[in-house]
Amino acid sequence: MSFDTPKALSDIAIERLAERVETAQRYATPIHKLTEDYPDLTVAEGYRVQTALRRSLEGRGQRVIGWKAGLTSKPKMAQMGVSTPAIGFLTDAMERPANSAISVSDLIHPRVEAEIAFVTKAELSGKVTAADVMAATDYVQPALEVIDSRFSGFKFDLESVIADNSSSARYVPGGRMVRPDALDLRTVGVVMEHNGQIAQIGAGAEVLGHPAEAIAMLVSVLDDIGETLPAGSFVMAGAITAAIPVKAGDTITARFYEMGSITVTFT
Ligand code: OOG
Repeated sequence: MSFDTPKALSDIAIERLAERVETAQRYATPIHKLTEDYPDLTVAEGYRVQTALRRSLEGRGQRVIGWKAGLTSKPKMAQMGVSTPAIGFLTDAMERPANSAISVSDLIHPRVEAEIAFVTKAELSGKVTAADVMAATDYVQPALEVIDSRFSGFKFDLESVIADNSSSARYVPGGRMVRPDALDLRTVGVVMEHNGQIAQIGAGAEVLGHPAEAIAMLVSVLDDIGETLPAGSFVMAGAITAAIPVKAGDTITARFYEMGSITVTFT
């Protein structure tokens, strides 16, 4: 046995890291990124922490309703300095209705993203293609995601952000539900307004060339962590543009080509 081989973290160490993230989330208190204490943390261990967090939230009565892909567009990768996509889980407790007011008092430093969401009608598992994803999709619809890194300064690396459930905090489905083949999802444009001013503009092709590619990537990662995507899942493909920081009093509207719009205010 060699002493310089990095040792996989024990289940207890993984549980402690998940508790650290969950506490930061619950009390909206930032922590330093996990790699500061665990410089050898791997992507696989990041997902083990994320799974422990998911089990803990399920134990508290939250229900997993779907998943999200993140860091799937060049504007997001450039904004965060991370070049590999990641996934996170979504629970019923994170959902907020469109055109509602979202409190920022229980968030650390929220940012808003515009995404295309897929709702599935068949299970997806293993390694799948974008065409498989399209065939298994019941409908697509716009969504806003409110992300909130639990790490100080919204600064992280891939391993830490995965452990932090890819910054998932709130999500807002809205707009119109359309058949996945009714529109070319690559050319679906989105205009994001921040307090009435145009702040970000993009199109679906920013997301790995086609948003369905992001869902295929997500299913592949689920396979790596021993999970599948059940029928009836709500899955967000990742931010099309860079994320917009928001504070109490702000309003965000995202207008999607042919798919309607979603507005949220922050209080
Ligand atoms: C990581 C999550 C990014 C997206 O859609 O790209 C994300 C982050 O930037 O905090 O959700």
